[in-house]
Amino acid sequence: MTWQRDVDLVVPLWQGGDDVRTAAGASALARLIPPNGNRLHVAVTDGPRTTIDGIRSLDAIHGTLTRLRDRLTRRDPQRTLTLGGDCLSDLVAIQHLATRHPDMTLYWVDAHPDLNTPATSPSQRAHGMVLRTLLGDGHPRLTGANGAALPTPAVTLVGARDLDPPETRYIRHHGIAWVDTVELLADPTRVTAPRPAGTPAYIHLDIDVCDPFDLPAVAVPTPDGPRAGTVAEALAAITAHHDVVGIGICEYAPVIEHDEARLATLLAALDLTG
Ligand SMILES: [Mn+2]
Repeated sequence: MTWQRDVDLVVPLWQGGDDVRTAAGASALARLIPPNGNRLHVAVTDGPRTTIDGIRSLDAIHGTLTRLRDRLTRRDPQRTLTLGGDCLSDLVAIQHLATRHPDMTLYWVDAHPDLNTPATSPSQRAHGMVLRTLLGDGHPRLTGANGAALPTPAVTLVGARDLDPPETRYIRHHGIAWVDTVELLADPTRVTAPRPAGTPAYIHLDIDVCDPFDLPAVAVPTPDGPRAGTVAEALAAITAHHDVVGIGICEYAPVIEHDEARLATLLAALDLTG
């Protein structure tokens, strides 16, 4: 059964990772995933790559996110699919859905926890700050008017394995739920274990969560990850356990040679292939 949503947002935002190869991911995903209702293609602002307040290309990023925010405010969807683009591509959709579904769990399925701030980020790339921004510690031009979109207990990290020391400290300090590669391999269906059945959930899928052996077509390949089949089992467990209200797929760089069937396994687990 195909997952029903109100709108598909095609967002070729690439300045968050400063890697233009991820822009092509949006149209490639739009080709692989049949539309279901409305599909909006969001134009990306091509601004200067100037670093402002510790964030590269902040002006350009802000331009695109403002356009996205306007669209979501006007349409007020209850369920969204975002086809990125880098990990910033679904920031605004998550902020929007968190207001519509206050008890929403956010599954951050990513080799990286994206918990840096402009002060701690070694790269000054905003795609490594997205989750921290959602939790309220972000640049004011990215957090939006409401500050924190979610509290830390609402988050489950899935497959995170490449962390900067301040990110590890933040996770430990706040006791954020974290299903690592070893636990995923042991039983991918345990990923939802502490969450009540039937509650709303958002799935942020950075496909670099998969081992690059299976899916090398990503901006930041990260070794020692789970195979795509294992990730697909975890995604299927989340979709079976929860009322999925939003999905974002990020960091796909289709120009890098890869086996599209591995990606199709993930999309099928999310009920996106029809
Ligand atoms: Mn990542």
